[in-house]
Amino acid sequence: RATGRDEELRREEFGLQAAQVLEGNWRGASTVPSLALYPHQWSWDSAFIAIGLRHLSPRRAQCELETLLDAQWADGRVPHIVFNPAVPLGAYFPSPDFWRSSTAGRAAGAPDGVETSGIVQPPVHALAAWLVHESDPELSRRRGFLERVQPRLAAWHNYLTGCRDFGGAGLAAVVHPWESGMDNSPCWDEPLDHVEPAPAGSFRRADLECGEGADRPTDLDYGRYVRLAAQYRDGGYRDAGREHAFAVEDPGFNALLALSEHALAEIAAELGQDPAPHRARARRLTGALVQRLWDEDTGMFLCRDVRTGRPVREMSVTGLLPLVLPGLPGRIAGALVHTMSGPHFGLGTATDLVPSYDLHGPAFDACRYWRGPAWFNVNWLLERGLRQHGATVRADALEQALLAAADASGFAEYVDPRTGQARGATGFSWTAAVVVDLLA
Ligand code: 2M8
Repeated sequence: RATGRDEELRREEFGLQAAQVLEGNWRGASTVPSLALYPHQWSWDSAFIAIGLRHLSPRRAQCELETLLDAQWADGRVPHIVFNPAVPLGAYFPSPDFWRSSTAGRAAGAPDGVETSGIVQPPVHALAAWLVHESDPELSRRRGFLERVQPRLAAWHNYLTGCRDFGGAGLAAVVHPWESGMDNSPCWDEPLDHVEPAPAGSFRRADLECGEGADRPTDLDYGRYVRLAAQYRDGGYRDAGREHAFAVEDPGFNALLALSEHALAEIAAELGQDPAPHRARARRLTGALVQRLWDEDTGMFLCRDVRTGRPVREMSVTGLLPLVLPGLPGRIAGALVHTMSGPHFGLGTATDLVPSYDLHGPAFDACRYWRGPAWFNVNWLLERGLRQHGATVRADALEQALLAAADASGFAEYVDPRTGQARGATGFSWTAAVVVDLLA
């Protein structure tokens, strides 16, 4: 039938456009999130990018992850940015001369040959490595892909569970809002409140030269980001034996760690090793999440400020992300689906994509980055979560909405959750990558 055929051609064309975005952002050994705004390699971006790239070139997807892991520090941390030395210093702030990884990070084992940041991002990498392997197991085995990445991924997780368990409950804490990936989430407003911002004029925001000011974090946010990062750097990027001005247990970050532990179990089994320790750790993390961060009143997980010991009473999408976990108790999974579809996130009523923050929250802003807009990587995770817990009809609807929004917005970085209008950059890599994955 003509309409069916038209639809098929349209999908094919759309898939080609997504592939072109990834091709255009490929830099020879890794992919930039966006050409102008983020001209280096970002950690969790690369994981999502590899998940898409595996359908286009499994070899390139492996390379994407291995380039990132080549910049791993000896203490196991995987830096959130790997800098491209060919890019002028002024193109992105903070640049390598701010982080000074190879000198300030020496004691923590920063690599010599490459400049990186000294903080981390959500650990989606083992999941990505496993999915990349599955896309072409024969190539993966021939190249010894899993043998090479597995020890690095294990060291990465050991760093998070060992060096970052400040609260002692078995959860990893983030020491900077950038580490959560959700930079200016309203969840960080309260924990950041006491942080004295770096003086205006002591740094220059490159993001405002290519991004719309109203879509980006504020100058006050940036002042605090700079202060915290400089303090961490000046303490040699040490985690132990010092008081961190910002330390938060983030449910999304920890859920992705647990999900990636499940992937490490698959990887161990494939390599003929015992998967049980990884499964046990995934269970422990899931248990700790439920015990420590679940909030009955809101029907979702909340962040917890390690310094004060108090939950942060803001409803951010990070608190829905544990839905990706296979081992989540059914009652909790059900409550998360309910919350997602209720007035605060409006899925299926006020919105087609899950917003990053409570539609009725005091800090809601439909344009400003992680304070309301809907993000494609996060919605891809939630779609998997819905499917995982048997909410197939909702998962199908979210999948269609995600594809439609990416198409209509020119593969935007994020969109206004009520109108789908593009915000931030367009031609954004992880948006294209999740489209490629969903179309496959
Ligand atoms: C955004 O974060 C960077 C800092 O890491 C920035 O604003 O300059 C966030 O959306 C983050 O989640 C993302 O990984 C990064 C690159 O896409 O951009």
